Amino acid sequence: MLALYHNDMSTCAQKVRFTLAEKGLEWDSRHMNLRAGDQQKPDYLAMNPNGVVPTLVHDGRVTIESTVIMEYLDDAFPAPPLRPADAWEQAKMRQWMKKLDEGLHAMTGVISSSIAFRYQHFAIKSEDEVRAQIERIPDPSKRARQFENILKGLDSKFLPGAVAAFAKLIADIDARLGEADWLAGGAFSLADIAYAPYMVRLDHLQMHWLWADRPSVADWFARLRARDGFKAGIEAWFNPDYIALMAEKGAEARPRIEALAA
Ligand SMILES: N[C@@H](CCC(=O)N[C@@H](CS)C(=O)NCC(=O)O)C(=O)O
Repeated sequence: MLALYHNDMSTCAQKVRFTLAEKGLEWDSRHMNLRAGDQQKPDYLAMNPNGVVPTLVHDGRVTIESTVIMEYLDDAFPAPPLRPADAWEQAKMRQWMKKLDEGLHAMTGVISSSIAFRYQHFAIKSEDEVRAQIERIPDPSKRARQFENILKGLDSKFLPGAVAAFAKLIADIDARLGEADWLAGGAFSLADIAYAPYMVRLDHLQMHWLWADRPSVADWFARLRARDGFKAGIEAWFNPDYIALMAEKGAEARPRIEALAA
C-alpha cells in the first residue's frame, strides 16, 4: 500500500503526485495543513525530521525527499519507465533535477512567500505566532530565509537573487529545448515532471512574462499541462484560495519583480 503525506499546492508534493499519476498508481492521501504547522508535529517529525512534505510510506517503509521518492517510484513500479534508457540522457535528467534540489526549490520558497504566502500566515496568526512557527523550522538556512520573506515581503533580501535565478532558468530551458524535445532528451522523463510544478508556480504568481517571447518554453509547458498525469497529479489538487491570492498579489508585485529581472 502507498500513502503520501502531502499538501495540495506544495511543489514537491506536486512532483510526486504527477509521478504517481503517470504510473497509474493508487495511493492514500494524508493531506497536511502547512499553515497550521501539521509538518512540525512530533509524529510527523519522527518520519520526516526535516519537517516538510512530501513523505511516502510504501508497505510501512518511509521515504522522504521528493526527488528520491520519484526515483524510488520508478524503481519500485517500472512501467511505464520515466527515466531515459540512455546513460547520458539519464545523467542529463539528474542534472536538471539536481538544480532544483540545490537552489531553485529554495528560491521558489522566496518568491512564493515574499509575494503571496506571507498573507496566509498573518490571516490566521499573530506576529508572535508567525515568528514561533518560523523558529521551529529545522533547517537554519530555510529559517533565515523565511524570517525575511514572511516578515519583510517584497523587501526580502533574498528576492532579487531568486528573481534572477528564475530568469536564468527560463533561458536555460529555452536553450535546452533548442536541442531536444524534452529536458533529458527525446522522451518525457522525471526531469520534465520535476519542473512542471515550478512552471505552474511562476504562472500563478503572474510571472509568465518570463517566457512571453520564448515560444519553445510555452509549447513545452503546454505539452506538460496536456498530460493526464499533470491533470490528476497537479491540476486536480489546485486550491482556488491559493490561486486567487497569488493572482492578486502577483499582479500587485509585478512591476517590482519585472524591474528586478531587468
Ligand atoms: N527537499 C525537500 C523539500 C520539501 C519542502 O520544502 N516542502 C515544503 C513544501 S514544497 C514544505 O513542506 N514546507 C513547509 C515548511 O517549510 O514548514 C523535498 O524535495 O522533499
